[in-house]
Amino acid sequence: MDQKFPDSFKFGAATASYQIEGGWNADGKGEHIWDRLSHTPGKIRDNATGDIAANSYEKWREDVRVASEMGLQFYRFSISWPRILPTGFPNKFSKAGAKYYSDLIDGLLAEGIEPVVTLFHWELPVKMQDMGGWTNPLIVDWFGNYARIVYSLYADRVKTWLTINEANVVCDIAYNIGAYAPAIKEPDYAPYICNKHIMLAHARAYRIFDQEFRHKHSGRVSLANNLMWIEPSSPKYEKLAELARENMGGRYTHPILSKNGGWPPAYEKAMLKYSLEQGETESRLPHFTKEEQEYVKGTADFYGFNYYTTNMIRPAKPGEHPGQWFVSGTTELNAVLEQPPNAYYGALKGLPVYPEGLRKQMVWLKEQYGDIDMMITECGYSSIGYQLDDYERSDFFHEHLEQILLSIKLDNISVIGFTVWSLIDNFEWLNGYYIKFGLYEVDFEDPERKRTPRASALYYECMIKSRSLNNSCLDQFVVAKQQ
Ligand code: PNW
Repeated sequence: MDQKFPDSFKFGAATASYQIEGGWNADGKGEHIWDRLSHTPGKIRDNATGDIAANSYEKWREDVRVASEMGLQFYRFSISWPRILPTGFPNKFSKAGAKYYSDLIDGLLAEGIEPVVTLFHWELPVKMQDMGGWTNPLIVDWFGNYARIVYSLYADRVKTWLTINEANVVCDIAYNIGAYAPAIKEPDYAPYICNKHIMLAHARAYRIFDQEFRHKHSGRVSLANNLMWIEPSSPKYEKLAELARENMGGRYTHPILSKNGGWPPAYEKAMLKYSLEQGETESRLPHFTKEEQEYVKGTADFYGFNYYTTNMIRPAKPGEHPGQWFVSGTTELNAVLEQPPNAYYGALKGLPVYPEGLRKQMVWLKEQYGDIDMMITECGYSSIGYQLDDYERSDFFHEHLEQILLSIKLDNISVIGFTVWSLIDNFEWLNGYYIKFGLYEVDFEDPERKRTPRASALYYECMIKSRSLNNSCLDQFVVAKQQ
């Protein structure tokens, strides 16, 4: 097999605003739900906050420098909604906030790095949360108005847009477990209500781009879904596994990519059945009207998804508690997850490493939704502590890139990009600064927040140069280190 990545395939890396920026109240930035959560004692490991983080609000030139050092073809970052609109609404506009992203975009373009911009990576303005957040249908308007302002600022220079990062984390993890902001545990209704509104909000942002900006500025719009591949623990559980896939990813993909739109039919049917059994008068998964279904359908110019892990699924035994976030809320699945055989682990035990799952996931997507360009918008390996010799991380990326190459060459899947999570160490949500994902280490003790390349950064730089799996990017660095 030819070991070369096609020219259409691009190598990048990602971050998210709250995780790197700091400047939490600089230049009039408004408060969002992760500011509020991290400022509440006892919610985040070591009571860490994103108040300073990697201080990219001041040190963004360093981020551009390291991205350029590795030869990244694109850099995916996100925009903090209340940094541009302090209340979330258009009544207040922060010129300084808007300038921050404008400068970053110009800085990237000057280095030949394409900006890939996420509109929403979880920073909902508190005012909106206090009015119900993603469970209030008006959020579709609120998000659309925000998206329009962002496009009008940057669509002249930004050509790839991701509306929402991991809608299932926003709707399912958050409300099922109640630990992620807004820290409300309401597993029965909120995930499904949120699910419907977030699809409509994504579609609104897509349609606004399509109708108001595409003719002036070319560009492509998608979202970044979080997909965990799910295998049945035994072939006899394939039907359960399929329902679980629809529950986790299908609910956020089928409305957009399927031929008819709407919820995945088998899942919709199952939810109606469960809901009626539970004494409801209608499904807990809210219905799309015909118009809404049409409105959401087709709102992706390519398909963006984050891939970290694979899990096995089997029915729960009597008395056994359903495991993990995406089954814990849906007691109706009544299933537990198991670790895949031969998986290995980074620091996060909830994310078994299983590179083959990435290829299986893409084959499934192609079977379900047909040919569409796919972009892996995040993939990353967790570690603990200050350590530059992260050879496991390089292995991790090499194994995932191998699966991508197999998909391109053998499954005929059009993979247009791979995005490392993350460019630099950052605020890892509930885990604070304890867990690291960066290609570059950030010294959080240092007021300068110095960035230093890990072995994996040198590996990635080598891969980007060679654009081939058949090389010595892994070995070369070991030799260099030993000298
Ligand atoms: C992603 N899962 O979240 C987020 O987009 C990043 O902001 C975050 O830092 C990164 O992963 C590492 O945690 C995920 O359960 C949340 O499979 C959950 C899962 C995967 C990714």
